[in-house]
This record gives sequence, C-alpha cells and structure tokens, in this order.
Amino acid sequence: MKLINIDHVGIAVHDLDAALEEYQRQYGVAPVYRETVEVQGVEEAMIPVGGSFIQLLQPLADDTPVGKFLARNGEGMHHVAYAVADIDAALTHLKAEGSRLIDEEARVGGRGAKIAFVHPKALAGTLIELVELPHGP
Ligand code: CMX
Ligand code: CO
Repeated sequence: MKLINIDHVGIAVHDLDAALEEYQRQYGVAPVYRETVEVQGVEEAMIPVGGSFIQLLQPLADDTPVGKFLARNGEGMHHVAYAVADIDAALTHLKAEGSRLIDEEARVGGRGAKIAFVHPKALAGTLIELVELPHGP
C-alpha cells in the first residue's frame, strides 16, 4: 500500500453552477472536467489546485449518497480521495487489515479512473476514495 497523493477533496453542493461561479469569483479558479457519473448519482466538476483537485458534487437525486449527505448535513466536505498505483492490491491489503470496504471491487468513475470507497466508520469518520488514474500516477 502506498498513497501517492491527495487526488481530490469531494465537496457536496446543492447547485454546481452556483458553486463553480463562486469558486471562480472568490478564488479565481475554474474546472477542467465536468461530467455526469450516473453510477455514483452525481454531476461533478474538477478544479485543479496544485497537483490535486477540488471535486464539487451535485446529486442527481435525493436517494443518492450525496443527496442523502446534503439532506443530513447540508453542503460541506464529503470525502477525501487518495491516489494509489494499484487499486486492486490496495483493496486486497485493506481487506486483510480488517477495513470496511464499500466497494469490494474497483469501478469506473470520473475521468475513466478506477475508484473504490472505504466506509467512514472504518477510520476517523472519513469517507475515503481510492483512485487509480488510467494514465498512472
Ligand atoms: N462522511 C463521513 N461520515 C458519513 C458520510 C460521509 N460522507 N456519509 C455518511 N456518514 C456517516 C453517517 O453520518 C452515519 O453516521 P452515524 O451512524 O454516526 O449517524 C454513518 O456514516 C452511516 O450512515 P448511513 O445512513 O448508512 O449512510 P448512507 O446510507 O448515507 O451511506 C455511505 C453512507 C458512505 C455508505 C454512502 O454514502 C456511500 O456508499 N458512499 C460511496 C459512494 C459515494 O459517496 N459516491 C459519491 C461520490 C462520487 C465521486 O467521488 O466521484
Ligand atoms: Co471523489
């Protein structure tokens, strides 16, 4: 297991257009990717900051992970995503260490990356996403 970097921090928002506009106005930053990821129930935008991204997430429906999070907590930090070189090896390792995986197998997420989530109750109340980028670290 080796964490390469913080790939992104996911932030749940009600209105993606409004949040992007405010990030642009207040911080002078703009997204490089924007896409709908049906299987995750989100429309997401990625704003580059140094070697990492801010990922703004708007739910596609109330009964999605981000929709439920917003209903419970309002807007705010939703997850942190760590880049790994080999996500299958990372998942095997975490399982052996007794972690609580949400995804036993990696799936395809935004940017064509392989992703998997680890339950926030597994460690420090933080929803963790592992990311293996298609073009490598
Ligand atoms: N961060 C920290 N804690 C969280 C959390 C989050 N994002 N989401 C839920 N929790 C907590 C809840 O507060 C609850 O705590 P308590 O029991 O102390 O009240 C506990 O986890 C379990 O709550 P739950 O009712 O089972 O939660 P949900 O049904 O909302 O499911 C989770 C939570 C993490 C399993 C679900 O959101 C999930 O499967 N997430 C992975 C997929 C995802 O988040 N996709 C969107 C992002 C896509 C992307 O990044 O591209
Ligand atoms: Co994410």
